[in-house]
Amino acid sequence: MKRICHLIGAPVDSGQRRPGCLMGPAAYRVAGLARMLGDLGHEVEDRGDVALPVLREVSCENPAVHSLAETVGWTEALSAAGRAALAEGGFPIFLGGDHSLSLGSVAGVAAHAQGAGRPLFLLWLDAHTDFHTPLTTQSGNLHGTPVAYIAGRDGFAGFPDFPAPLPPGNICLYGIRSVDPEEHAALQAGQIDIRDMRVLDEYGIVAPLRAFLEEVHAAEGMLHVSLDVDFLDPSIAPAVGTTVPGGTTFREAHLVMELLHESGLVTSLDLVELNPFLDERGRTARLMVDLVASLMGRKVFDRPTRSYG
Ligand code: 6HN
Ligand code: MN
Ligand code: MN
Ligand code: MN
Repeated sequence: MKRICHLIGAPVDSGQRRPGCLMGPAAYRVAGLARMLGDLGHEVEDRGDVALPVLREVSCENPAVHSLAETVGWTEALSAAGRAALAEGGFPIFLGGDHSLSLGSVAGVAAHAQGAGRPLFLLWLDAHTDFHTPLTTQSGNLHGTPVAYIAGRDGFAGFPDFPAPLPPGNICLYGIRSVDPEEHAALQAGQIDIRDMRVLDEYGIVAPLRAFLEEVHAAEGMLHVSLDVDFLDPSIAPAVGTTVPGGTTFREAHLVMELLHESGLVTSLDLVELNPFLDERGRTARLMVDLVASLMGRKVFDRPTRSYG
């Protein structure tokens, strides 16, 4: 299916403390993202980088939290950009930027879905659950909070209300292997699907993902995919500030993308946490572009899948 890809640069660096993610959008452009999408037959509109609006004063009871006003500003600006892209019939691809950008990207997508009367589903490809609230985070890094915002947890004073929070059954956290105690307690109490690495080791990459995609299909839902660089094993993707050993391999990650393409269900995408300052000759940026190629339809042979069982 041919898409009209809207590239939305999100040079967000305020959600963590290791400067460099703001260079992410430039790195994806240098690595040839637009050319690759064009070669696959898609239309590409590069909307440039979103600018940070004039900031309001906002405060938080948790003294660890930093860069709150910037994060709120990005949330509002990126939400508007995402909503506009979908309203124009585009397929938004957010070029991050750290993961706090998803506070805005998913808010915009959710606002659109609500207006269209369609349920929104979220696939979170990450080593981390990002389920802190500004009140529970110990690091104070707000890139660890978007899933809680999207799920409608309390504690986001100063942020716009999340439009139509997602029910837990519409969220799938996939690739997880690092969870803080406060996140663990909150997730343990809820019903979000957590396909952690233990599950993927035992059942493989395919079955747990297919089960979620079937739910999206049955509900005629929209599907937002948020791809954190640390979903991948650090040995193949070093350019991220929060590496965790035991991530997905090159082929596992591509297989996830290929299955997503075959499903035809994905309606928006975030590429987050790339820190080009930590990269080795652009290899992580190029791998991310390569994974997007699989998600957008690149394959070795174009033939119907058959059963080998
Ligand atoms: N990410 N749980 C840790 C924290 O600082 O809250 C790590 C967060 C990582 C954020 O994956 O985008
Ligand atoms: Mn993340
Ligand atoms: Mn992560
Ligand atoms: Mn479910």
